[in-house]
Amino acid sequence: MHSNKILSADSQQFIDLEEKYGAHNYHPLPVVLNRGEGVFVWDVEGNRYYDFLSGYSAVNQGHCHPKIIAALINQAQKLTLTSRAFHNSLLGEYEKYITGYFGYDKVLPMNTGVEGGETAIKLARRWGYKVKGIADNQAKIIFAEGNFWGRTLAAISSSTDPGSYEKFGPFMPGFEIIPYNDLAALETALQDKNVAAFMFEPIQGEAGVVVPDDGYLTGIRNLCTKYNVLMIADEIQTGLARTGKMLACDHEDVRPDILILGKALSGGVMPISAVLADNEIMLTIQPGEHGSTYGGNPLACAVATAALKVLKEEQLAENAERMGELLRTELRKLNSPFIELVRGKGLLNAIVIKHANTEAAWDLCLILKENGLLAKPTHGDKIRFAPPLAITAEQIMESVEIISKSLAALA
Ligand code: PXG
Repeated sequence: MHSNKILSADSQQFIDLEEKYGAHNYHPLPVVLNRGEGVFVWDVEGNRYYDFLSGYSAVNQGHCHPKIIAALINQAQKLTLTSRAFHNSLLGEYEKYITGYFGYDKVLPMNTGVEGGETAIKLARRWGYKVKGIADNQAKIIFAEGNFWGRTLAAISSSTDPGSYEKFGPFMPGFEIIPYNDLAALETALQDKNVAAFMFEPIQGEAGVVVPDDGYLTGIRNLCTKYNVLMIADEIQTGLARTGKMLACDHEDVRPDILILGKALSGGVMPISAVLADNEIMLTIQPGEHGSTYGGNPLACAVATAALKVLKEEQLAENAERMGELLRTELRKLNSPFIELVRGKGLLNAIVIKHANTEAAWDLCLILKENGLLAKPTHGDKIRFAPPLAITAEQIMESVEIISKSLAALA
């Protein structure tokens, strides 16, 4: 079983290599993984862990899902990349499948999540000029405080986290920030005729799983319609069954004008993102005006189709809903003096740690690791609990047992 031993030489050598030859842009937990299956990962020393991060919700379907891996291997032996200079025999079928799945006229395939965000903003600006009639170069996009959509210059230009933007300026103009979960502030912002879009996360993931009030999504939809502004939902982290519905917007039966998907669109296998919208928006971009070498490659089309099928076949949204309820109920029952708050929807959850020691959340994650569960703190005092979605009730109970034992050790 797990001991409180310091890292064996075996793990340490991998960590030393990264430290010496890799850029220092991350601060990982000291665990070196080399295998994954379903809700579990294993380290190089053979220890097994519950994965309560799921690659920031990229691995919703579970590690190395056999159907997704089979699609990957099968397609990898035939054709992987054509570029968009030529057609490929999978792209159209995939586009038909994903647009039908989510109910939009068209899809624009990209790779990483942040490229999906960039694409959505370019589309919104185009729509603003060509359809809404905003004067050239005057378009504004509104974002919410605490948003996170990646690390490009545009993404950090809309960030309110100094860790993301400091000393990386100058920044992208035409962005405006309003408080999250504040419909009055949104209404004020949208009255400006130059606003093309409001881009937001239905639950703020990286901010620490910030769940807005019921009615916020409906309110956004109504205001965007009233002021002729595009509603852009960044469902890169909240989408694809994570919160107990296929999309987090489905909790309020709201349809965004532009939907951005990423992460679990590949089940954690490769970077695949997608932007969905109807013709009026999507056709404002014409040939040669946007794209990406890898976007829509046949390998990605095969993988994404398999990843989407698994979500429905295994009813992962329904399971996430039930298991999320159980997890939050059991965590609250612990009545730990160190848990200030448990929040979340479906299997996108976080606890907020209350402790005299400001490093307590990090320390707790180290103890959790020793006890066989991996999680990572965000913004100091919050720990995300977001396991793969096929987790069973028995596994939730065992995980809560590990969390309980680890909290006790924090004293
Ligand atoms: N939107 C949301 C809501 C996200 O959570 C992105 C966009 C960007 O996706 P890409 O694929 O470009 O990373 C995210 C990413 C990390 C990290 O360090 C990433 C995320 C959250 C926390 C950490 O890679 N989410």
